[in-house]
Amino acid sequence: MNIRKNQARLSRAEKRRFVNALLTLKRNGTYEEFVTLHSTFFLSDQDAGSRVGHRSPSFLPWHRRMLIEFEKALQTVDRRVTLPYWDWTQDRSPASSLWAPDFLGGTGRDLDGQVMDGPFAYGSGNWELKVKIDENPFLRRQLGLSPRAPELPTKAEVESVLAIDEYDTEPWNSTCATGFRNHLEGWRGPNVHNRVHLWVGGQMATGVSPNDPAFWLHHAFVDKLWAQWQRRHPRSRYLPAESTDQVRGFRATLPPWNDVTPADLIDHRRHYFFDTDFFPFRGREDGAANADGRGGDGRGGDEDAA
Ligand SMILES: [Cu+2]
Repeated sequence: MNIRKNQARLSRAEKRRFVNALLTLKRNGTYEEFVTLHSTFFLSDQDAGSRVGHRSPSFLPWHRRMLIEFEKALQTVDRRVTLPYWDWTQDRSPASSLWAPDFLGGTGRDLDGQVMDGPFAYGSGNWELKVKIDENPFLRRQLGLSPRAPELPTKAEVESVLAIDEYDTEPWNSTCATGFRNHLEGWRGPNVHNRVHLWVGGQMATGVSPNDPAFWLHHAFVDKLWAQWQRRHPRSRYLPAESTDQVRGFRATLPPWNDVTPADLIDHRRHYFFDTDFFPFRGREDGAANADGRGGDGRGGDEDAA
């Protein structure tokens, strides 16, 4: 059973296994396929054209499938590995353990934004970028330095987006004034998903964002927010039900896989669980045992209680 955990609660061994699986996929070339996949769709997804991965209702199912594929690839290296999620409403500082040298490494240096520590520093010899938008072969980050994203989204901001009842609305792109999806993606309202990309900076703020392993942890959390929204709005449905010229409906196949529809992806439990799925009735103040049986730290385990 795949259980995706909050990255803040991973053991040292779990972090090591996740990092090792990433480095193996990098070495054997599989990793670049995912960067290319994302970049290709990022460039072709347009407000006035066909759009699948971004700026459209299928933003959430498309990334869910991408993450499932990536998680499977990690598991070919080590079947115990699952994608951790980064709850940036909680771990919201460049000093968070997420950015320590034993996990993702930290922010980039002033000179050129190059990440200098951790397993994904260019100097480690294990993380040379191949799918690039500039000449630089090194991973860059500028945590919290973007004037457009000085702070990560807050819990209150996320709550305001989770409160939106309707999944999506016409014209099904980045200009929708209402709708959960466009607010979560970040084109309207407090800017949730997009802002986290900008806050990390470097490649994360571009179409080749999966070059930074932070991409997976960020999107695993965005994916989790979708599941939380579903739980809060049991009568809301994926929209549009039918496809339009440019947008995928509920039963339309999603490229590039073409063997999966939003309907197939609507329930994450067919594919994996979140650590928080196991205590759906826990109260907010409850600091009891987490899904892994360890003593609670009161974090992360209560969001689905609403
Ligand atoms: Cu993203």
